[in-house]
Amino acid sequence: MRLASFSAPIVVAAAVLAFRAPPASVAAEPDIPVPSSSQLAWQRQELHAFVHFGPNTFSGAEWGSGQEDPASFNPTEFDAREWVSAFKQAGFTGVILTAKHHDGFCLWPSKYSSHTIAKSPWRGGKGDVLKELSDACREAGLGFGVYLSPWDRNHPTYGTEEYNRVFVNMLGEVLDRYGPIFEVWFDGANGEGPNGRRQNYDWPVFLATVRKLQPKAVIFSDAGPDVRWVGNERGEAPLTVWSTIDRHRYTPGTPLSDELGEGTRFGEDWVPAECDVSIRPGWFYRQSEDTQVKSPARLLEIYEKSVGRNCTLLLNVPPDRRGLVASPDLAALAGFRSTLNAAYGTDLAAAATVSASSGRPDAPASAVLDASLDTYWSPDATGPATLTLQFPSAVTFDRVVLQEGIALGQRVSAFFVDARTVEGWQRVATGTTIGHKRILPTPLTKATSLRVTIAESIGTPALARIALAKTAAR
Ligand code: FUL
Repeated sequence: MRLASFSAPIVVAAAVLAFRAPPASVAAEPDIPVPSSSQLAWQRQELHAFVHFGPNTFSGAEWGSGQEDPASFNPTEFDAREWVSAFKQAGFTGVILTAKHHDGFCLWPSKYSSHTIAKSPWRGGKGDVLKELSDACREAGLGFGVYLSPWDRNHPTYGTEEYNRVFVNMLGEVLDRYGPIFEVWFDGANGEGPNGRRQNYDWPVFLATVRKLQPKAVIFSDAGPDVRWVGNERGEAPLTVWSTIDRHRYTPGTPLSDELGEGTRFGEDWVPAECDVSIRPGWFYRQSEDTQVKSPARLLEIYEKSVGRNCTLLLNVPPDRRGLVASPDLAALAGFRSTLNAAYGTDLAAAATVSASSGRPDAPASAVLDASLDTYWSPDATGPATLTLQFPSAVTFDRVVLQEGIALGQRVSAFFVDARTVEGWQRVATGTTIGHKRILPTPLTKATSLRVTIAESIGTPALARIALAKTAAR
């Protein structure tokens, strides 16, 4: 059954019971949230790199106290191009740098703090990590993003209204000087403790500053407004992930973070989820963790549980004290890319012929096999919506990849996949949400046909792609 598209949960129960008359066009159903062009572009990029770098790299701390001596910051072989080239080769499309972590140390020469890179011996106090990294990103065609922690353990004004002005001024410097910026990442953490300084953050002004200076950037915090936290730092989304929430329920640092993973089925706002995770146990580099860098197989699993569950993956790769990506991390990134290519580089369903229970001339079944995510198959009738792929010769797979045409919003809420094997039709996967991308592990299956049934959706479903893959683990 497909549900009509109501945003108020109160009318949903009634809607569940009623089939909806087919609309003239899927695009003519505008009453569900849809992504902005920046959110859509961001989601399709899928993979972004996170870089935690600063005084903690030299002290071994995860949360610096803000009292670190700037003289300790001296990455003598610093090379932002090396970082960017490693990320690019691994398929990452943007890099987000901790411009200011909780210790308050600014990796650019800010006028609004005395705790900055200008006080360090690196490049004779004339260095600027944001400048070198943003230049390297632009040269390589990667996006540049910034992480700024509102929590500041160093700034003398922290805890007073004056700090909000300081933070806005810092934001202004960063967004003005180093753009274009694709994502601004606001950390919700605050560990001040019961007797610590408390700041009432002026979020409306912080957000307005980003909108004014970088209108195309997406803004991340626990609560959005453009991108939300998935609710854990394991790089793993739940099996059901809606890109919608009711934004007004959450604020950065929300105690309701358990809800953020799944999102809200009939949520009013499009705020897709991002999975942040570190390639190492800690967010900052520590030599003692050189042997604990995640393996390519583990990174592939993280990819499948983040990108493959309708999220983006923000993978942290912290450079070492030299200012270079350490060799175990370089090897893991390269291995991740080859593992990913081996599994997903070739679509095993590409040669299929496809037919559907119903379709429309402007949304034909064949759209699920073309490369475009802007073309899609849509049924033109109520009742089960089924798509069948017929292979010229049997294919062997262990992953099914499904993608919705999310420019029209997220619609599917129940589906299943059957394969025709020598033993007849077998159910190989069932699921709830699809969104931008859903990767479903299946038993190793040899099939001559594949059938995808959309059992339930909000309005009419719009399926942009079906692909099959086989991982090397088998
Ligand atoms: C958390 C921070 O407290 C960690 O240090 C790290 O930056 C992580 C990405 O976000 O909230």
